[in-house]
Amino acid sequence: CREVVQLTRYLTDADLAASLARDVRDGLRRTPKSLPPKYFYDARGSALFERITTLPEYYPTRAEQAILAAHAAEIATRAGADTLVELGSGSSTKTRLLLDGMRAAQTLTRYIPVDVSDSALQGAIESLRVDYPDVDTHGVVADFERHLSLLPRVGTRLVAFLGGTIGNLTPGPRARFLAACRACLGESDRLLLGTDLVKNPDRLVRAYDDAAGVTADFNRNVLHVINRALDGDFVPEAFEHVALWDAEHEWIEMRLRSVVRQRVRIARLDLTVEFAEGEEMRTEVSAKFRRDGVERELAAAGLALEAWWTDPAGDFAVCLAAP
Ligand code: AVJ
Repeated sequence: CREVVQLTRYLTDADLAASLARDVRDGLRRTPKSLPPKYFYDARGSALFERITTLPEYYPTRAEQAILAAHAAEIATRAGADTLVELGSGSSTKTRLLLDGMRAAQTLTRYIPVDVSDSALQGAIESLRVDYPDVDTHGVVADFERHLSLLPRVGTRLVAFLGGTIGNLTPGPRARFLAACRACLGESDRLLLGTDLVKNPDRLVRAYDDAAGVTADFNRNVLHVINRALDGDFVPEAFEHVALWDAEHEWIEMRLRSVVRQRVRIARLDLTVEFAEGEEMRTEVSAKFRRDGVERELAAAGLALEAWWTDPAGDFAVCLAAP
C-alpha cells in the first residue's frame, strides 16, 4: 500500500534550468568570476555534502545537532507551533529532533519541508512517513529566496532555517531574505535560525579544506553540474580548491583556482570564457556570526531575538525569533 506524496511545486525543472543558465552566464562574465553556491546540490553534490557533515574537521552539523538534542523540548514549548516549516530541509536528522520535541509538547500536526530539489523532498518525506505516520506532511518545491510569500499559512508555524545556510547569503540578499521571512510570519509564528559562529580562523579554514579532500570535490562538483546542464567542457581537475577566511567580512570564501591558462566552452549558453593561470573564481561564502550581529540583522527585519542556544564549546548557535 502506498500513498501519493503530497507535493506543491512553485519551481519546475525548467525554472531551475533557466535560473542556472542566467546565473552561470552572469557569474562567468563578471570580473572576478563567481558562481552562486546553490547549484552544488545535485545528487552527487548532496551525497558529498552528507560526507562533509561526518568529517572530523566539519563541526557545524554535530554542534547544531547537539543544540537541538539538548533543547528541542524547550524550543517546541516556546514556539507552541503545530506546524514545522523547514527551509532547505536536506537530511532529516535535525528534523526528527524537532518533530520529536513538538510531539512531546503535544502540539505537532503538520510538517512542511521546503527545498529546491524534488528528489530530496520525496526521499525525506518517504523516510519520515514511517516514523511519523500521524503527521500531515506536505512538501513544497520552492526557492527560499523567491517563494517565501507563497508558503502555506496554516496553523501556528515554526519556520526552521538550519545548518547555517543563511551564511551562504551575502549581506544584501540576507537582509532581503529576513525581511521576506518576517513578512510571511503571523504574530504567533516563530523563526528558528541556525548560525555558525566566528571562531579561530585555522579551525574555520580546516572545516572548509578537509584533509580527505571531500570539500574540494564538493566545490569542483559545481563544474560537473554546469557541464551536464549546459553542455560545458570544464575539466574539473584543472581547478584547485581554495578556502580562505575573509576577516573583514567574517566569512569563509571557497574559490576554484585555474591551475593553467585555459578556455572553457559552454555550448548551451553559446559562451566561451578564458581563465588565466592562477585565476580564482568565488563559488561560496559561508558567513560566520556573533550574537549581537544576528540580533541586529533580525531587528532590522522586524524580528526580535527571543532565545539563543549554543553548543557547550560555543561553536554554533540556534536562535528563536518572533515578529
Ligand atoms: C550547508 C551551506 C551551511 O556553508 O557550511 C560545507 C555548505 N560548503 N562545506 C556551509 C558547505 C562547504 C554549508 N551549508
